[in-house]
Amino acid sequence: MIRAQDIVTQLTSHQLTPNKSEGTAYAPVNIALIKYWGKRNSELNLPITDSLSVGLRTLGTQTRISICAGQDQITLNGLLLATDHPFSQRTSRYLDLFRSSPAMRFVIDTKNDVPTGAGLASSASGYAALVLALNDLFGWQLDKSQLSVLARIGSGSASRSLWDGLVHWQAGTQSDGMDSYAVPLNQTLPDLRIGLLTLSAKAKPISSRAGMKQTVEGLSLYPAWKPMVDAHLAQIIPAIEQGNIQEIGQIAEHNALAMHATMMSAFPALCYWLPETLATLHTIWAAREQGLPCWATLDAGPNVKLIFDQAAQADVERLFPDVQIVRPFGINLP
Ligand code: 2P0
Repeated sequence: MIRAQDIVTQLTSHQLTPNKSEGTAYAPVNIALIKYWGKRNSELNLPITDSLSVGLRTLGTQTRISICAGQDQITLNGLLLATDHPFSQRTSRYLDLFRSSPAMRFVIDTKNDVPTGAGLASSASGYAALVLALNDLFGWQLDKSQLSVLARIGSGSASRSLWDGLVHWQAGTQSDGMDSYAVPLNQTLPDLRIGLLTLSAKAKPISSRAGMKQTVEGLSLYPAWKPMVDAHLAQIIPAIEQGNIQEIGQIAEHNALAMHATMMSAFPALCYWLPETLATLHTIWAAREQGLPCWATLDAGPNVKLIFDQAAQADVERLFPDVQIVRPFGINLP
């Protein structure tokens, strides 16, 4: 079986000596319009299906990295974390892939400007920024598809956070995963708006990593997922090319609800929704009946993200006064 260390060695050619004092990088959060749910290899985070996302441009992770001796020092949002903190442990385990000797340790300072509790996976922007910062520190000069492979080994969705805009992560078929990386799409959707609704800021009871496993192994409707993703991709790519935000919203909402249906049908069942989640969905559906072109997507958590055209923005803000609106392809208004 191919190990993560073999992939890292192949890509970095043992170039694990810093060529500058500090590496720095920024990477955006991404929201999947077609979701990644289910793996064919959990060490390399190789997915069962393709997925497609849009970057949130101004919301992301900024990371600085340098080397030291002793132990890894990991600072998250200004707080130095204990070495037994789960975030430190996961980060250090990933960094084990990049040490020239066991004594080589890293100082990491990472900041997420993601709104607290909005249910935005900071692991996506986090691992993408970390890989970009390592590339800067070690001077690998890898191209973005190679960096996407390295980021994917940290967290699957991070493979898509190397770019702004629309990004397609191709599942690939190779057992070493060297064909499983993301590629940016050329199209832009300047009128696209994403609305973030924070319904609960509590930590989710089960990680997406564990949730995917439970769904794939849990006698669920999961076998229907791959054909559905294939059909959704075949529909959404032309809709993107035509700049048809309504159709993009329709497909994305169907895809997200289908993903949650696979979880709910697992045994034991998995449901990330809270009563507020369902109430919000009903509010959106009722408003849509009244003519508001707005769709929902949900990730592995209870919070809802809205997909709409800028022309609907005032109505969306009236319906959801607390919504945080992001312009993935333009300047954010104050
Ligand atoms: C996505 N999610 O496509 C989907 C939709 C959650 C629901 O990617 O185990 O944190 O690190 O590969 O990347 C969350 O999964 O999982 C995710 P790992 P990751 O955005």
